[in-house]
Amino acid sequence: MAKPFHLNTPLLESVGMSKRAGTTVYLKMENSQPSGSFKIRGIGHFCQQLAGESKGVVCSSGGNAGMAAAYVARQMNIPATIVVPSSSPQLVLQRLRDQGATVKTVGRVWDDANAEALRLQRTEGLTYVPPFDHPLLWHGHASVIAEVAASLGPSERPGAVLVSVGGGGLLCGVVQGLRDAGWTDVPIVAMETAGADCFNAAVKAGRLVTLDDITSEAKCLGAKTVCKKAFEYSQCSELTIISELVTDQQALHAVETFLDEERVLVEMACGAALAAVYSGLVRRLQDEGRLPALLGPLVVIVCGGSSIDMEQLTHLKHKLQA
Ligand code: PLV
Repeated sequence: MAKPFHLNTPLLESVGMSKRAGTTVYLKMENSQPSGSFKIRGIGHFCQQLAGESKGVVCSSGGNAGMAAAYVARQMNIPATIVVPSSSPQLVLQRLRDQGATVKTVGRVWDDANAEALRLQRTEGLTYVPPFDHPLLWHGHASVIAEVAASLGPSERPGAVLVSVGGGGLLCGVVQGLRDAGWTDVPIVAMETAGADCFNAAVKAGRLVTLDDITSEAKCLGAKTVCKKAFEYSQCSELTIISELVTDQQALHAVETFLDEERVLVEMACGAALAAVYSGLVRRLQDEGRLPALLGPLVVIVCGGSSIDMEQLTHLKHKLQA
């Protein structure tokens, strides 16, 4: 097997979050991956399997899948075209170009950009890299849980795993990783922001739902339809997947608190998962009996993200406080 592109990231105990949650909180620091998010796990694996002979890759992305594809393509010496929607901030476009990618802005939301990426696959013969909907991505993402298991050792197991959900690729990888680790009964708290809530909408409706629009500022959670596999997992009786929403304000507040307490800047998409602890949601789920009152350690996948800097943080603060 070729050496993977991703790193084995630290699993850090957060004193501040543990105090709030009333149980130990471990942070899986995917923000420290090359390319700035967990996406490199799945996309690295996908490209190693399918892009070796490619004349170029094309990836549609809110930002972070594109960052991973651009990084991997550069390592593999193949050109990368990343198609982003106009909602992706300028700073992401620059970071993608700095990774050597050709960047195209098409449409308003990710689904529009994806249609263009699929067109380029057909017309230019490029290898299409999906940002969340492919078994090779889920296989790559599953490594995050294998590392958690190795870090915790045989005597400790998670009480729950907290993840953000966009198109559902990370969720599918986490489910696969939990199964591989023999932790199928560990509950997953699947977090989205209101306005980027395609998984929650599907769970509520009992079928896949396509949102009319993405109104949340967590643009990297902004797929209008969650992948089929994620929905199927939500219906699977051997798994416990709790789908919950926070507001953009709660996600932003989580980003700020995380910066203050952990000294790490992550984007809104990641703030959604962090907000499960900071907003008191985990405690509420315990009160409601949906998580056990005596809860083992919480593992938060700090998915990271490149769509943030101090200027963008200030911009979001103004926008969301207005
Ligand atoms: N972002 C995808 C999909 O966007 C992208 O193109 O980058 N946390 C961060 C920081 C992310 O960037 C994403 C996905 C997620 C979480 C959610 O992962 P998913 O899509 O696998 O559920 C539209």
